[in-house]
Amino acid sequence: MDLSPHLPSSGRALVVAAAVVDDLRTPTRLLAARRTGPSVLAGGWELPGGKVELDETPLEALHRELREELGVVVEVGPPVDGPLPGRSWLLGERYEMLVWLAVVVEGEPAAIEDHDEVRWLGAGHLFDVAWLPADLPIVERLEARFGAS
Ligand code: DCM
Repeated sequence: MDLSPHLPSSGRALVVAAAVVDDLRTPTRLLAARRTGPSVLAGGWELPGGKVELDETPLEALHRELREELGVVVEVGPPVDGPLPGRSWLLGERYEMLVWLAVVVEGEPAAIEDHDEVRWLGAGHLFDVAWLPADLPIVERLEARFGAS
């Protein structure tokens, strides 16, 4: 029996993140969050999310992280498929990440935990922040979905 159905077969740990947008069908704004740590990542902007715990599914982890970090309840939309088996994105050597589009259904995103700033980026401004290297190709993939802001 597979006791860890949510873990990637690569041996890397699984991280989840949300591309929080204003509208799932025709997004015009994307939410970016600036990390406070660890020091190698501090100041870099990311799609908010975090590690999947052993006792939760990836989507449970996504809802938990967004509640804890940003104080919001989200509706999760379609996945943003990455190039790895299982459609995840590579995050360095130790992690891989699953990403979904999401919209806020309750609350206003705020930098509650792990971030010191959150910012909505309009369609023409998706690259105005210093994205973490691992997040950059994901934002490039997302860009095609954006309409005029
Ligand atoms: N990470 C990332 N991009 C994201 C979310 C996370 O590169 N959008 C990385 C940072 C950490 C690891 O994943 O190395 C685990 O994330 P956390 O520390 O938020 O649990």
